[in-house]
Amino acid sequence: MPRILPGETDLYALTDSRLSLGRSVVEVADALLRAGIRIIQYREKKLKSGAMLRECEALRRMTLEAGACFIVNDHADIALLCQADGIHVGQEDIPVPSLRALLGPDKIIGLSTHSPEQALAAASSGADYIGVGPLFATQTKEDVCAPVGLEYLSWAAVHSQLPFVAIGGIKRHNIGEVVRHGAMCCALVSELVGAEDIAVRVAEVRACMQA
Ligand code: TZP
Ligand code: MG
Repeated sequence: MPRILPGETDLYALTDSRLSLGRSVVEVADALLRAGIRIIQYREKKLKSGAMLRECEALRRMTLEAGACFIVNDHADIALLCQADGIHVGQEDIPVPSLRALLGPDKIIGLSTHSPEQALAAASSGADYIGVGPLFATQTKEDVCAPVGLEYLSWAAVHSQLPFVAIGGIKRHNIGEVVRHGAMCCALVSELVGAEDIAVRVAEVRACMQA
C-alpha cells in the first residue's frame, strides 16, 4: 500500500465536490493523479455514508493504480472498508489512541492541529503526521477556527516531531510565503479542485512553491 507521508511529497489534495465546478469526485481525483499528486484525502461532508463508500472504493482503486496514498477524512469505518492507507481527523473527532486501537499499527493517522501544544500532544498520542493551520482565512471549511497565522508554521518547521502539512487558504499568491516559513508539503482544496484545468493549476502551484 502506498504509505506516503506529507514530508515525502510537496502537495496534498483534498476533495470537495461542492467546489469542483460540477465535476464528480472521481473525475477530479483522476485529474489530480494525472497531474502527479501523490496524496489525496477524501473529504465530502454532505453525502450519505453509502455514497461515500462507493466513491472511496473508486478512489482507492485509482490511487493504488497511480501509486498514490489515499486518506479518508473522519470516517474510520469507510477507511477500513475501502482499504484506505489512512484517516485524517480533527481535534474534536475520535481520539488518535482509539483510532489506533481500531485501525492497527499500519494505517496512517493524521491529526489537524492549531497550536504548538496540540502538535506536541499529537506526537505523544501516536499520530503519524499533523495538519498545521488554518494558516489563512478559508471558505472551504465550515466549522473552522480563526486563522492561526504563519507563526505556528514557523514553530512547526523547527520543533514538530512529526511530518506536517500546512493547510487553510493556501493559494498561488501565498504558497511561496508558506514554503519560506518552512512548509515542505501544502494541502489545498479550492485552489486545486476549483480549477478549470487541474493539471495546469498543479503546475502553476508547483512553480509558485519553487519561485
Ligand atoms: N482544514 C483546515 S482549513 C481546511 C481544512 C480541511 C480547508 C482548506 O481549504 P482551502 O480551500 O484550501 O482554503
Ligand atoms: Mg473532522
